[in-house]
Amino acid sequence: MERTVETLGVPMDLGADRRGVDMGPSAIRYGGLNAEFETIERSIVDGGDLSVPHPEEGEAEAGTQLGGKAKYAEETQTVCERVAKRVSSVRDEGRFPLVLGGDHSIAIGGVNGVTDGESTGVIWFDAHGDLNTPQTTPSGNIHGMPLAAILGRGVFADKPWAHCPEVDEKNVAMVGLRSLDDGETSYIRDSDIHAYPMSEIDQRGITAVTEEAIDAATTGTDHLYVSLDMDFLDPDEAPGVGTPVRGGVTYRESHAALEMVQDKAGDSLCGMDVVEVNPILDRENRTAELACELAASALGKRIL
Ligand code: EXY
Ligand code: MN
Ligand code: MN
Ligand code: MN
Repeated sequence: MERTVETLGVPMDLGADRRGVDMGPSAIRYGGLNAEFETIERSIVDGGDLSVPHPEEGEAEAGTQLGGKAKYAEETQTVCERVAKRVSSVRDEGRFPLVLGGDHSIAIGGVNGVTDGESTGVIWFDAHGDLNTPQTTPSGNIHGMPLAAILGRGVFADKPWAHCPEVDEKNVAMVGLRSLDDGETSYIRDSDIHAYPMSEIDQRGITAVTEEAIDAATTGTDHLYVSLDMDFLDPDEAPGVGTPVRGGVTYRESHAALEMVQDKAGDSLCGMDVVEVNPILDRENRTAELACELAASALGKRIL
């Protein structure tokens, strides 16, 4: 894995209901990202923030080109295309892209940016499935659709800015699930996706589940992208998220999972995002600080 990390802030909140997650990149920087990376002798370049449109409240496009409900679909497409371009050039220049969110819709750009034609595995740490389409969504929020978009589900099948054919369902592992909509449950059940709900983590433990998730995501491919939605953690540990769901992983479980990603698949890791940090809902920036720690754990931080 490339030594130098380049961060790209994407102050995006159009995919979410509650405003505030657009301040995530700043909160993460204040959370001590540079200091964390000094501890692991990895130089970190701050690639700055992408400029993101902020249409007036209530101007939400109801996904005209996606049909169904998908608020701010045009703006989201523009942002994701630009994220993909920036991530791709960071990799072309030999650096590791770390995308700072912003709502989870930006992962569409992150994953599309790393694939460059190579089959790629994805580990999706999240309380939610993020597998809705504009036809199945209960909210119209595109942060509930990014993984469906990447997999080309439904209307996303013919959207090159979203669908990433290099990502096969059998190389997708979802860890931490505890909030799914009906359409997502049936899709997961009928798919080749490896889904690990919290109940499985309760029974088998985070290390056994994460080990299996990494194996699934890296079978037949040496490209791995990690998408870390901070609502993966329990809201007591990470209160500053847009859609908190009780019963998430603990502080130590989250570190164990991300450390294992480095230990078992560090050489395949080609990109990562940390998303859904909402400082307005946070307590003393603890969610942003934890986001920095977990990024460092995934990228090699160890005390011994
Ligand atoms: N499943 C719900 C929806 O689609 O509206 C909630 C989605 C929350 C998505 C957050 C980013 O993980
Ligand atoms: Mn998510
Ligand atoms: Mn989530
Ligand atoms: Mn594409």
